[in-house]
Amino acid sequence: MAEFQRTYIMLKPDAVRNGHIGEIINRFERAGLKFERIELANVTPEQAAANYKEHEGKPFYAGLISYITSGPVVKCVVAGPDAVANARRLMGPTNPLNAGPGTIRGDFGLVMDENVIHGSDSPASAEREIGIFFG
Ligand code: IDP
Ligand code: MG
Repeated sequence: MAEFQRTYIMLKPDAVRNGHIGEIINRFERAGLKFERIELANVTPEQAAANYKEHEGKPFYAGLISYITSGPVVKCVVAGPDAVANARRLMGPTNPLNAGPGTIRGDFGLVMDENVIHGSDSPASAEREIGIFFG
């Protein structure tokens, strides 16, 4: 049985800069997921650090924080059946090199450093991340 869930989705600065907001949002709606909240905003350094706490100390951490705070993002709460896993299915794997055509990262990205979109990896992460970005 599918479980009704909410997930936190964020169109990263490269997606906004490259003008892909509409196309990406359309893919979630086309699949049947519902947007409950949506807002264009800048990620603060505090939000970036909280969201990526698990990656602190890794070689790519400084670049990740600087990238995610480099320009406006689109913060979203998306809901529906198995929303967490369904959103990640639409996104594709973390590295666009492994993301097939038809996935958001495969179609709009080329490199892991700018991989277009964030999506929570579990319902617990979703609740935590919605708190970080929407208070
Ligand atoms: P996810 O976004 O698919 O959940 P995570 O492993 O949680 O992937 O990594 C969080 C984010 O950190 C990735 O989306 C990507 O932007 C960045 N990242 C992860 N690994 C690397 C790496 O090896 N090089 C550069 N950036 C990375
Ligand atoms: Mg993750």
